[in-house]
Amino acid sequence: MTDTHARTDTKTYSPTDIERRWREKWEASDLYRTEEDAGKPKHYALTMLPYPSGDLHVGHWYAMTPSDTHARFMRMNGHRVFFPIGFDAFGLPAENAAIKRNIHPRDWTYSNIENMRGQLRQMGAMFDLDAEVVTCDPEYYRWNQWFFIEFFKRGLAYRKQAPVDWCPKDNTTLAREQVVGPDRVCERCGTPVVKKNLWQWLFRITDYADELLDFSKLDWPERVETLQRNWIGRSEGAQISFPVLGYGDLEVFTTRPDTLFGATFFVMSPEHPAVNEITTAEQRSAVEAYRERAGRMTEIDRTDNTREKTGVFTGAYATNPANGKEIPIYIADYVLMGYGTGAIMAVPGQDERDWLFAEKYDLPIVRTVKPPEDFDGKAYTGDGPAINSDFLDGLGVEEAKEKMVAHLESRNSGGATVTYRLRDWLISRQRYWGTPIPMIHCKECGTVPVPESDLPVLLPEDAEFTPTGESPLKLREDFWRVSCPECGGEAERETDTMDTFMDSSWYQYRYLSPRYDAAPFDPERGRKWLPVDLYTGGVEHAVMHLLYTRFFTKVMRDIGLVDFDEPMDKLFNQGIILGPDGNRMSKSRGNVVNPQDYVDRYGSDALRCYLMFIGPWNEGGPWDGGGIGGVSRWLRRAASLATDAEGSSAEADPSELGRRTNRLVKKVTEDLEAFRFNTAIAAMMEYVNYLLAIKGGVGKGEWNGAVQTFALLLAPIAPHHAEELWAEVGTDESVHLQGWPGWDEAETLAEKITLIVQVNGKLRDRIEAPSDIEEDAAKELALASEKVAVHTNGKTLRKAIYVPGRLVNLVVG
Ligand code: ANZ
Ligand code: ZN
Repeated sequence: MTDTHARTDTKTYSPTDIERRWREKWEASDLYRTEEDAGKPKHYALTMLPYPSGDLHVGHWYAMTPSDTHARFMRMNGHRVFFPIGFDAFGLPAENAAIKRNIHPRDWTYSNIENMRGQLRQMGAMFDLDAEVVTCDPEYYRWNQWFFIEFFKRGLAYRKQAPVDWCPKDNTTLAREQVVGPDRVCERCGTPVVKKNLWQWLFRITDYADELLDFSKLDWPERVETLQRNWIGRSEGAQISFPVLGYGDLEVFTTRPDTLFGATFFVMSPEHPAVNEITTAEQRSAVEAYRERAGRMTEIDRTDNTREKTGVFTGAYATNPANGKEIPIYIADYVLMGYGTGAIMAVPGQDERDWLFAEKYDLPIVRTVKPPEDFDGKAYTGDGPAINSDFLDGLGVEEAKEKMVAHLESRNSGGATVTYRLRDWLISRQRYWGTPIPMIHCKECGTVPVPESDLPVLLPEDAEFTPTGESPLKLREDFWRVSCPECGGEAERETDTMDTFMDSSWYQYRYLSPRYDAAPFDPERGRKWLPVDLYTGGVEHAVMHLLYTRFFTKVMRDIGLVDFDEPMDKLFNQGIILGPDGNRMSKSRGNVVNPQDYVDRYGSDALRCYLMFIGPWNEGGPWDGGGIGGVSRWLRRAASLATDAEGSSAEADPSELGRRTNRLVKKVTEDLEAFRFNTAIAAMMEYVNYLLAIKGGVGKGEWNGAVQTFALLLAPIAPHHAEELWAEVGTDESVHLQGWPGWDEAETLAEKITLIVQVNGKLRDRIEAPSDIEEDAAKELALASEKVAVHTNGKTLRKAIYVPGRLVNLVVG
């Protein structure tokens, strides 16, 4: 290996030359082809796949290079490691860019991918490039379609007409999570969304709500679990029927069935479908005016507790099933159609919103839980004995709930139920650049799936993709006009495409065998590698992507494709790199920093190390390109360890060298295990300073051993520089094929020395201490000595002087 290798000395040091040279060698020798040795424990390391927006930016480097370091660390620690990468290539930005530049979304996407492939190579990461997946390739999205049909066959994909959030600018429906902020704007373009009724395809993720709440098989950050738990929003309570004269029953969802005797009025969401029917002639115009106003408001405003409560009487009454009383039915915007049943029993005595509403409209308030003596608030939401509640009187809240539910059940007036905030996953998009939904609508046969042998349903290449509000594929008659696969009659193809979250819900499986054509992935490869051991990526994906991929895995298990329940065992969220404007760095915000300038000037290793050095990986922080120079100088110094350039020739203590080396190995090992890249690098910097200071002062064998160990530790962090160093001091085989060094715990401990302790200049004791004891610790140790205490008791310590390695002098008076 040393033959083609030019010596590095500080004068001719060129990081980019070194890096290019090694990358060529690695590629020629296929160094990063995934090792399949079944005798080694497997480690599937997955980093979130990038969107091909054009160029890799510093945020990508921040996500990927520490992941690479960890994957390399695992490899050197005896694992066979699978570390793939791909492109999440469908989606709106391609269409927007295409419209802006008059270029086809496909061309834009694939040319970006080509560009980014080159940039990924420059990173010097150990990606297995043979495993690459591009989600807009027909070989990939064909399996999206296959999954869709599997879901449909199992009743997990269905169509319904539903009001959807619609972005008038992007002309598309949005999933709930793509509507953001208090003004409910489109996540992408910031336009306020409106409601629109459309036939939509949905996935029944709510069938898995309870299972998705079980996190016991996951080693995931607490924060992600909490976000998912809140997103799913499970509420236990009861459904209760309230008879309405001349209409039938209206259902409410309540978490407090114990308070039923205190339900003095009834409130429906203005959008509730029964409102029209129950409203009396006198109240109709007022009801309609209110509905219209509420429809224009945002959900956030409507649920804002500080806002004054408003509503309108419908003229109708419902019967409280507990006491037979007729209670008035109102509509009010604080009741939402999308939760529970869209109607509530209002209990002002125990619910604050209901209290405010009752006060305003002069409705009766009956407490059904006795507040404590000193309670001087309005609604009382705490525990206490039931009052004014007939057979419940005296019971605590929990007991009263149970008794009321049993009572309602026995009279067919309701029962226990569970409600979730989680909605079914809206899959349909009225856009071009996505996976065509593989369904056919036939007048005779209804909606039928495309036969598997006809997959993939190809996305037509020359469609008009300028958004019109309808699916662009509707304009392609040759696309949608088909014959029914069942009866052969005239039929129409579905023209919606799939939400791109579909693509990223199962891509980790496709990586295993991207060209396999008998199933989404080769089951034999699956047995060798699944599930993912470690997933790294941003916390912004906590509720959408990470919930969807869990859902997918559970369905795949039920289909029989996998035999486990969760897609990735461990999750680590890196922090966010902020752009120069203080916002998260992203192409769509236009605040990206191009890593290329830094790579050209300092090399990839310097950028990698700098990003890992700036702070704890999970914290992220603002980008400051100024600091990279220092890291680059350190790498240059590190590379010079192997050259013959001068150093101090003063005799150095070989046991000190051994101790430092053992400590470094221990520290770097423990830090890399825990993703503490910054402190690992800091320790390595200190070590290089030390080595350079003693260079020439220890024997050649000891010196070489130390530099070898250092090169091994450097390998996952700065792979090119480590290889360069190893070529000088190591073996002919790549540093990346070496095992991780171990350490000797005993060797990490400092030697004992004897410290003299003086009090006011007089020798009072001799104490044992580690040779590298710090000043404060030495003084403390001195003060703790009993022989010393005799001379300091009752006196004030004025000063303490520490002469390193020799003595402590305590000045008292
Ligand atoms: C009567 C009651 C009495 C309630 C009481 C609460 C306290 P969570 O915990 O979030 O599930 N509610 C039900 N559906 C609603 C809707 N569509 N829009 C607005 N509010 C709705 O909240 C459940 C409680 O929120 C339900 O229990 C209901 O008010 C209200 F002392 O019923 B409760
Ligand atoms: Zn048919």
